[in-house]
Amino acid sequence: GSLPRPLLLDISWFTESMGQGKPVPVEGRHCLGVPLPTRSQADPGCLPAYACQRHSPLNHHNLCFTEALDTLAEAAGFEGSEGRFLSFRRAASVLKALPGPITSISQLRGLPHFGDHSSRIVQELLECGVSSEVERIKQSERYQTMKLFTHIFGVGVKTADKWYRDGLRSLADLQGQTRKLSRQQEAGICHFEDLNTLVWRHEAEAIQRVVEKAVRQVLPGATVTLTGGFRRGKLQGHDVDFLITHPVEGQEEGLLPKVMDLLESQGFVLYRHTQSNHYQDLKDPAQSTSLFDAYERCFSILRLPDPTAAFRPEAGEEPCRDGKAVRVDLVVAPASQFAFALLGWTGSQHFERELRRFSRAEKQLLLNSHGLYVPGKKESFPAASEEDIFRHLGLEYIAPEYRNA
Ligand code: DCT
Ligand code: MG
Repeated sequence: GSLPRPLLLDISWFTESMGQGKPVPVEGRHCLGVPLPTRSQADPGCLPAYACQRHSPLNHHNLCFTEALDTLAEAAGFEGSEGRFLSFRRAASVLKALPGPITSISQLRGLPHFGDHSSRIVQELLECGVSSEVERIKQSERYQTMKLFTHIFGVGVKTADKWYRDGLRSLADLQGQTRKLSRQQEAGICHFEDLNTLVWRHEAEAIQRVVEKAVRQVLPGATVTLTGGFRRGKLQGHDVDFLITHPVEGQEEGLLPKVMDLLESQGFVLYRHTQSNHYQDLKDPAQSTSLFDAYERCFSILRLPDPTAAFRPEAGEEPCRDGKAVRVDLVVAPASQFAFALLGWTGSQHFERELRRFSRAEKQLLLNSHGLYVPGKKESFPAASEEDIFRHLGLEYIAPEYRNA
């Protein structure tokens, strides 16, 4: 009863723009990334508990706090602490959806997923401008090495941890030893610098044109959709994600090897690993996770197309460097599963995790990038669009640019 009023009670400045369907800049406030208010969020003092019930714009008001919490989440992930990883990740995600900056610790009261530890970090940042715990982690050899190794294409936390425990600390250490690296890891080390240079949107679009041309040549009528972070409005990303489909179910099967052969003959392919689809092998399609979905798929490294080829970068963007290596993921979905694949591959990763958690815990349904299932049943609910899926789940539709949870 005597708790101070949380920040979220003070939303008068942004409730005026409610229900307009687009963010409205409010005078005297941040003009960028003002979240689209929703009915549930307008409820005094109540921010919904699941990220898939909130609007999380790309630009938000609490970057210094979310960076610190995301670093702690990342470090917890490196130690295999799933629980701590999720706690920090959820707390960071809540701050991304707030309509204004946190300026006092009392504003955290009543926010979902804010435990003692996350609150303490925010308090320290408010009082000192830095968190000693976060700084200590960032300086540590363990964190820096794990970050370096997991940034190699083909290296996950388990491999990075094994290398660390074997005393390896640098790329030179890796190159100077006899252990067998996978073909993917070899390519990852070979192109390490390029692959750790962010990809600009205009570069992603240049790659899209090349991929689209090849896809249409192999299968007229097929479409290529840019997914991942770029579909959420990001201007830069660590890779480029494409989803390919064809309006006639079944036509899309076996498309990727032919597309990749064509791209290879044009000199665009630096690395490729193609998997055919395996829906038939799945005993229970509902058990497929987004990370290991059963779609036909190609993990590749492509060479950026020639920048003189018919486009000019926007002012302020870097020009394309000819030949820059870029990670490109290609996924092929049949038309009947396209909406689920699109929803699953648009992300963010946390938004997807929360959608699945919401489906399971609140609706007793299983969601993955193939479908939405009643447990034990093989048939998915049909969906022609992402809107259909949100509707099936009883969720308000969240546009891709507000899924940056
Ligand atoms: N995805 C997911 N769960 C994972 C990995 C990926 O749900 N464990 C989905 C969500 C995003 C999409 O796949 C593409 O993944 P990334 O390319 O890793 O993420 P991104 O959001 O596109 O980030 P970036 O812009 O850095 O590429
Ligand atoms: Mg991506």
